[in-house]
Amino acid sequence: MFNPILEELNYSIISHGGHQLNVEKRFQEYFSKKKDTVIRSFLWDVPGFRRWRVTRMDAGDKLQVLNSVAYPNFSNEQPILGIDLLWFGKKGKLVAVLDFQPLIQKDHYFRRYFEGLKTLKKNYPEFYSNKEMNLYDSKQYFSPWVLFYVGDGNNLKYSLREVFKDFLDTYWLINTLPEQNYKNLTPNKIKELHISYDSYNAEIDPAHALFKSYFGKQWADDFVQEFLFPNSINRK
Ligand code: BLA
Repeated sequence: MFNPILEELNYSIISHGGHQLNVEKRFQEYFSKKKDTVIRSFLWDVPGFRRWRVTRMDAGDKLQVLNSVAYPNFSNEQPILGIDLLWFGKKGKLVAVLDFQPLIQKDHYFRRYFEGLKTLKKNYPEFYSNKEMNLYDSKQYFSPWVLFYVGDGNNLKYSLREVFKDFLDTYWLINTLPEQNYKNLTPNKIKELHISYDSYNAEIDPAHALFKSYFGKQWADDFVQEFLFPNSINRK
């Protein structure tokens, strides 16, 4: 289900100057005890970004996952790119969340970085879920224009790949926005907000319970803290 989307993502990263980095062996590829599920992760060095991670989990027709987060450099206040795609094949249920994850919830910030996503959302009304988020706080690190779909994955009006490509292309356009005449967030503030993003997500992410059930508690703890959200660990 998500291989073509992963290809789209890789192609897009490479065409923006990205190079693949090594991932620590224990996180690069890991099999469940039953050997019927595998999780693979990738890291990219992309100009303008301090970390770009991608994770693909394959549990057959039980579950497929494609998850990615791209953190811009601390000198750049633009939103974090957030991608979470889950396909529960047996049930035919798709959960798709695509967002420019805002560092702050301020009008001037939204006006500067979210015009593209706003337009995109109008083009894909199906991705306007009227379902409330029940785990996450939609006002914390989510934008009002988050593309959010929960439901039947077999009868989507548009191909997910098309929506995904449009979404990525729109994110890259942020880099081409002209300078604005207001005070940007300082690198120190940006760093603080990235750290708080990781801490918040490490605590709340439903992935932990999922990983625990497939890969055991120790691996799940390590993966969430050290690979998914490394800034959640106080390294001072
Ligand atoms: C939901 N994400 C979920 C769920 C799981 C994951 C199991 C619950 C799905 C359900 O049963 O309905 C899984 N999350 C993962 C996995 C990883 C992960 C496997 O991080 C890591 C590999 N989540 C993100 C990012 C966003 C995000 C970047 O990681 C933002 C784009 C959003 N995931 C998100 C949202 C929900 C979700 C909004 C719905 C939960 C809710 O209703 O609050």
